[in-house]
Amino acid sequence: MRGNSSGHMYQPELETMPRAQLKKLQLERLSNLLSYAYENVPFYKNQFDDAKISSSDLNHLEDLAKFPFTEKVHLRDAYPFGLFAVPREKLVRIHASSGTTGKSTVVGYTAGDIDTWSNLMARTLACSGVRPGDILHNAFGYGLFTGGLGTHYGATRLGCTVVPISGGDTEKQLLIMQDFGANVLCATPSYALNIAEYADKAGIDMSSIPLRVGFFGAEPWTTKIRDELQTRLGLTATDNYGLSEIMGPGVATECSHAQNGLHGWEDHFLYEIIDPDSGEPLPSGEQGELVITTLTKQALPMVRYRTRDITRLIDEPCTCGRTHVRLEKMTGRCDDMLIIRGVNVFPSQVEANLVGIEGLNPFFRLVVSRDGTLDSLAVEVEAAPGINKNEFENLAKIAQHQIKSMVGVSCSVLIKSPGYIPRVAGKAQRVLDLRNKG
Ligand code: DLL
Repeated sequence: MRGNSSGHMYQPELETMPRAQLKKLQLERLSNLLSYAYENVPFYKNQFDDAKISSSDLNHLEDLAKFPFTEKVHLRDAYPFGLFAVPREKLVRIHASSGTTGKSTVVGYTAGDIDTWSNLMARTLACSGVRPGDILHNAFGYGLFTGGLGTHYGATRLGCTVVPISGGDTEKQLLIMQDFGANVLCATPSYALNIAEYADKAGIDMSSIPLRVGFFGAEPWTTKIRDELQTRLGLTATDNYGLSEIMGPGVATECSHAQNGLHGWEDHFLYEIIDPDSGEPLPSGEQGELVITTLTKQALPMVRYRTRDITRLIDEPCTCGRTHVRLEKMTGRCDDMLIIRGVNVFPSQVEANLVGIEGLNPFFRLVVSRDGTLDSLAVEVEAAPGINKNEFENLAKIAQHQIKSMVGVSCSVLIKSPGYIPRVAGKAQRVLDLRNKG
């Protein structure tokens, strides 16, 4: 590992590795991982035996498609520690993602895993434009959520001065950013928007803070929100993807150079795209569900984990020089897709069409209810501060027309006063589902 204060690359020997060499490394690691999972996790032994497959059937990377998937329900069924490949005493850390239904998903790390994660997060932050010596204001939540501590360890490894503020208390966040001179803001894009809004209201001049990088992620957000955040906060914003089951943040990141597609770290993870309905692998470049296999994890190896996230793999090399595959900005999760009168709708599509309409605030939510036997959609969106109530009806018409013509769905649009949509310190709740509420 080495830091590079001037620049561009953090680990050039790994990140720009020729594809042939990278594939050889992946095959070696994958073969070891499959044997390791089989020998140490009874779940994988059963899965592979049932499918009559073993690591000796792996001759090419493409042979991975013959192995069964791992799904969230398998982690839930094994709650809390049933999928670990090491005795519980070997875990130095546990995180969990809060499930919306039922028990949370528990994940664990050996000391070796924490070391790998720290290195990968250092690489991820460097790719996003963070440099050793930066003051990094970490507003990701600390606790069972992987965002806070994952970023903290990576930033420490990179050589940043970490401010472990966590989420919430926006007034204090801004005071500390000003007083300490933050260079990097780490947060969900929703929370970063709240910070921008608070700064506006309090009359804080963001250019008085030497912010340079916005390290944002953990939820879907559109390039329109990126533009808004870059302008209002005065920084370059990158999108960062990860999930607890695979590691946490650090699974894929945009480079600050191109801000175009998230570099997956292929020396540690294998990325596949499948048809979410049939489970069949899709040809290169097609959009579908992302499936990830870990190549180096010790405590919780994952074979073909179905993320439920919708994206596309980009094979063309990036202008930054890195050779690893890129993931297109996520459209959302399969589970978040609404079907309104036969039309598939992702909240991100609504966001892409609302943000930028003059007179609207970038705070919205989708309310789904049942109208007889059909589902119906209402979009609640805030007016920008200072907009007169008698302009609401016209704004609603403009937004409704925009959504109908671009997304193809008929919905009602309700313009609300600024502050109506609940503000969050972490991930935004974009959908209010009233269908099963009487
Ligand atoms: O959200 C890890 C993380 C923390 C990523 C900080 C980036 C920054 P979980 O709480 O387990 O982990 O949630 C994982 O969040 O399957 C996606 O559905 C969604 N998600 C995460 N990053 C993005 C992103 C963290 N950049 C789930 N774009 C994932 C869209 C994202 N969705």
